[in-house]
Amino acid sequence: MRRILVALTWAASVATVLNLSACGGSDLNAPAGPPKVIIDSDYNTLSDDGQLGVMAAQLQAQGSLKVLGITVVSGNQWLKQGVSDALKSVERLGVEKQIGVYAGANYALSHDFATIQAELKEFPSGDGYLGAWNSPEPKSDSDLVAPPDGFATHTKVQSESAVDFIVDSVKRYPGEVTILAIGPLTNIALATREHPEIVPLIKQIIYMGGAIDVPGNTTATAEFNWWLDPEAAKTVLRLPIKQVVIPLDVTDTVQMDKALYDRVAHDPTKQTIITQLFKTLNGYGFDGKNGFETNPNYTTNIWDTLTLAYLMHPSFATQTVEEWVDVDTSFGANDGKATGYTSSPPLGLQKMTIVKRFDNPAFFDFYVDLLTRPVPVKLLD
Ligand SMILES: [Ca+2]
Repeated sequence: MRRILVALTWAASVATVLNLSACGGSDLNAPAGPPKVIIDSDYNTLSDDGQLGVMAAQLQAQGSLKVLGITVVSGNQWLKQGVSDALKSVERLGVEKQIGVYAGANYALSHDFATIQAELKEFPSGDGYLGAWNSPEPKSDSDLVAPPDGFATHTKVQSESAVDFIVDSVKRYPGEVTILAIGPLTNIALATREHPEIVPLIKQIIYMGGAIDVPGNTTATAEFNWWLDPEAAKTVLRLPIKQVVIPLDVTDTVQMDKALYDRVAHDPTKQTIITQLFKTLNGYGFDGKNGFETNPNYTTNIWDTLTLAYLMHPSFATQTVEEWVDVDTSFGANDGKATGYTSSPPLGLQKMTIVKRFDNPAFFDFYVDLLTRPVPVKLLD
C-alpha cells in the first residue's frame, strides 16, 4: 500500500512538472504562493483606498493575494484619521489578525501648507482639492471622526513604523514584494532613503499617481498624490525598480455611472455592511447632495483600485507606453507636475510602464464582484 502511495505521489509530481512546462511556466524557482503586497495608502473608510482594502481582503480570503500590511500616510486625510479608518476597515472585514495597520509619515518631505497656500494664491487652478490640508490636523483621539458604524473596538495600530515595516518586509521576502502606492509617496521615499539596500529587493511598485499627458486635478498640471509630496515622488520615481504608473490619463477614462454604482449599492441579493457604507459614503457626493442617490446623471472617476486590478490582471491594461517619468518640485504653477519623456530623458530618470487605457467592462466586473462579497470575509487560513 505504501509503495503504491509513493508511486502515486511521484506520478503527481511528474504531472505537475509536465503541466508547468506545458503552460510555459518553466520557472520552478519562482516563489510559492500568491503575490505579496504592501498597501501604502492615504487610507479612508470607503473611498477608493478603502475600497481597495476590501477588494484585497477578499482576494486574500480566496488565496489569490497575500496582503503583508497596510502602511498609512497623510494624503486624503491626516495620518491619524487614516490610521483610525484603516483599523476599523480591517476589523469590519474580520481580517484584523491577518492584516496589520502601520502608521507612517504625517508630513510631506518638504511641501508645507504655507508653500501651497502661496502657490494656489498666485496660480489658482484645478479643483483645489487639498486632502488633509483642507482640515485641521487631529491632535488627539477626540479630534477623530468615526465611520458611520463606529470606531474600531479592539484593533490597535502596530508598534512598528510603516517605514520599518516596509524595510523589514522587503528584506524578509526579497524579490517578492509589490508595493501598491496609492497615496503620496512619503513612506516609500523615507524607507528607500534610509535603507537603500532594499531597492534592488523590491519586486515592483504600482502607483496611482501623476497626470502625464492630461491636466492635473489638484492644480491645472498636477495630480493630487504626487502634488502633495513632490519631493517624495521625485525620489521614488528615480529608483531602479520595475514601476507601473496608473495616472489620471487612464483614470479619467474609467468612470462610475449610476448603473455601475447600483450594481454595488443596490443589489438586493448582496447587501452587506460594505454595500451599505458604499451607499452612505459614495451616494451623496462630496457636498452631501450631488451624488448617485440624488442625481442619476452623476459620475465619478475610479482611481486607486485600478492598481490592484492591474496587479491581478495585467491584461486589463489595454494600452500602455514606456516612458521615463519625472516630477517637478519647484515652486510655481508646475509644482508636482509629472512629465513623461519618450526619448532623451534627463539623467537619473527611470523608464516605466504608463497605463493609458483599461478594459473597463472587465474591470467593472472585477470591482463589483469583490465589493459585494460576504462580510466578514471568509478566510481560508
Ligand atoms: Ca489614495
